[in-house]
Amino acid sequence: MARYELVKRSVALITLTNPPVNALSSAVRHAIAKSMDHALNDPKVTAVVICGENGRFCGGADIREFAGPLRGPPLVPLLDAIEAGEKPVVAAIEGVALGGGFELALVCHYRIAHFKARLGLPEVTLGILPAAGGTQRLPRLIGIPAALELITTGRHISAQEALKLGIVDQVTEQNACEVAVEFALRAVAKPLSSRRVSMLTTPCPPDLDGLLEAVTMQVKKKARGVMAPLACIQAVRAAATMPYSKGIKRESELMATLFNSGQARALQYCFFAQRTAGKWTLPSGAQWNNSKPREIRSAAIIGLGTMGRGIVVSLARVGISVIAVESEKKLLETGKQMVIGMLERDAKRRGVSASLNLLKFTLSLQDLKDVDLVIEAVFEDMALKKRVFQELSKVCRPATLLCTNTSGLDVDALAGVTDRPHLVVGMHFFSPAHVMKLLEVVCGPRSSSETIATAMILGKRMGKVSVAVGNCPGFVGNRMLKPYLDQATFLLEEGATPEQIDKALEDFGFAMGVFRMSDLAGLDVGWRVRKESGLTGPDVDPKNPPRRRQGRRYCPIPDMVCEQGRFGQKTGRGWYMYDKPGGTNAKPDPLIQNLLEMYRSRYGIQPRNISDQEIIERCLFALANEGFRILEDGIAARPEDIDVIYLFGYGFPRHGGGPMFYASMVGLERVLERLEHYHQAHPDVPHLEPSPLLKKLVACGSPPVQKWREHIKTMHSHL
Ligand code: T1G
Ligand code: NAD
Repeated sequence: MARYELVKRSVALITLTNPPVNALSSAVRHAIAKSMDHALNDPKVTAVVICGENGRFCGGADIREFAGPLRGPPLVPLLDAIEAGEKPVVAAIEGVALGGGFELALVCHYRIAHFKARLGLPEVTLGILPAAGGTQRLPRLIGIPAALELITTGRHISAQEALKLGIVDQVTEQNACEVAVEFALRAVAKPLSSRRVSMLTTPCPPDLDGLLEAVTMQVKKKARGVMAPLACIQAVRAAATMPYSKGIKRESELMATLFNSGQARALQYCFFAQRTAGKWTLPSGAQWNNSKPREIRSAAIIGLGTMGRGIVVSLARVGISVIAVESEKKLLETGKQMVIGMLERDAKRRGVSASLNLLKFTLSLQDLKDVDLVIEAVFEDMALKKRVFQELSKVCRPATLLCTNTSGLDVDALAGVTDRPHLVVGMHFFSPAHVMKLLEVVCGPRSSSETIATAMILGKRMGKVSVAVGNCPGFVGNRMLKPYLDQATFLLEEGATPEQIDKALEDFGFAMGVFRMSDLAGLDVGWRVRKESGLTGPDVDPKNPPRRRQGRRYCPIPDMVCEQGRFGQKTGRGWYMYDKPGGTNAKPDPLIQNLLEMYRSRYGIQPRNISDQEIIERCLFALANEGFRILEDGIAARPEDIDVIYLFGYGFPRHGGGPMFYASMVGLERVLERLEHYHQAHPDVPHLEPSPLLKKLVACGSPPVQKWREHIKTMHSHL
């Protein structure tokens, strides 16, 4: 767990050896304590260098140990002892120094960083705070404003920024360990007192209270209802107002308020769920680590609309050459200008040059003969998509992968019109495609494992979080959205307002409530889908009761809003009103209020007061209930996959863990009881009927999320 060697006759070199990130597990802490003891007591040793194996200094505490009782030496006294020692200790930082790893570096008397190293205190993203002195030492070293920013955001910084801030003493392009050993030899004769960061006085800004207040406001606005950043601010205040010995106690008290909180559990679950999601498995046994992806050097995008443009940018900025195809000259030219603008802005922001030479624009599919992969992003129209896939099948070389960005159509039906169904897969990006991190990789029954592996890895290469899902209408994300949206509109009928529902969801932590989100996405999209599926419009039988369709409850209010030409932000009116078409500042609209009142009186609905609790329960439990059905149907392999989809694609708050984790945190028994209650009150809403899997899990004693898989039959898996 740590290797001890004597180098250059007098330098003790301690190498942390706990792959893959040299986390500070109890065994590593024990090994550090023993090695330091040895180094400080061996008269031959004049200085110490601490580094990590495999070019990684240390990724911090071992997060997996948080679930159990503390074993092994606690970190704070161990680190305090390193700092207090009478021999100079130098940290040789390669790769990462994060969390406890950064705190370990801060107790060393000197820090040398490799130029590619990244440093940071990401604890806040795990729902906790830097609890090994980080909140007390960093402000002493770099001042309150800079420390507050790093600690409350968890941002990783480069070695160069760390040098500028005064965190590291030297940045090197050579082997950091060798540089550190030479540095240590030169440090032997120098006094150490000024190098002990805990002994420094925190440089205090003139208006400390004002600064802390401003940061508190910022944090509350950005991360509504999240506890950890607020605790971080209090800990930093202690660094400014108390001596280290008291400040470290305050840090520990604040950590105790967070450590076992639901938010910390949820955020740590998210960390692992995100990593689990990349590890896809098919019932055939093919999986992420036994399926070889193809190398993709060139790609083509069909359709340069909202989605196509973002996909081109995502591909080109990772060095893939792209041919973009449109149907008409004018549209091609508009699309081209948009893409170039987006790429230039993106490159400027990242301080690199735009990769415009990778792009080609054309009106002809014939130009796609030699590309490695095509992503189709034309209108959501099955007949059109089928024509495009037939054409592609004729034009592209037999090995070209054919992908679709459909939001919910049958990927297998598209595969069926090609000469290579095994090379067809869904790559469902989210809007805006160059910004949103989620990619649903939709596996048809005939998609080969090589095809799936290629799409998953390509997503990762573009910086996306790729999740493999099965093929059914709406896949995972959009299929679950339906019952969620339905509940919101039913609540409108019963007496709620769009702003009340949005506020309840935003207070819960959603980036945007459902009506604001719908206004942003455009209300006409769903309207067209409803018309095509015969739920509204001229095809509906006039004898059909207005609030029932296909044997279940139906809310026509969204159709009525669209009939008035209110399509959301783009028309300046939707569920809200905006200053102008394209405006983003949503204000409640009295016309919507009138529409709701008239609607209720027309159908004799007595509006009632609806509590925020009912809003949250009905929207979120209906969402999770559909998630259980998706697991049952084998459309998602694990609850973690569903949660990752909602975290990265639908603005579900990370501190809630995702809809499935949230259900488990509330308690499956309670979720079941509430769904039964609401289903009884609304028997014509099948989505509220508890799913068999939920009932089964409750009957099995409500196991934790990570164990649900054992209770799901995989016989019918669509993955
Ligand atoms: N503990 C346990 N496992 C960890 C881990 C950690 N700190 N970091 C990574 N892993 C596992 C991860 O689950 C995966 O496992 C494998 O290592 C590779 O990770 C006292 C309270 C370092 C930037 O928040 O940000 O210190 O999936 O796929 O892309 O104040 O991992 O292979 O089974 O992410 O190269 C603070 C978390 C802890 C850092 C590397 N530290 N780690 O990224 O690989 S709290 C963090 C990362 C703390 C102190 C406190 C990243 C990375 P598996 P990976 P990567
Ligand atoms: P869009 O209307 O903005 O763009 C579609 C583009 O395809 C248009 O520019 C059109 O001219 C072009 N096109 C149509 N037929 C063509 C052909 N034969 N050859 C070349 N180009 C052709 O639509 P969009 O929002 O970008 O959606 C595209 C696809 O992505 C749809 O399947 C949609 O369901 C899916 N999608 C959309 C979103 C979203 O939020 N907009 C999110 C995820 C997925």
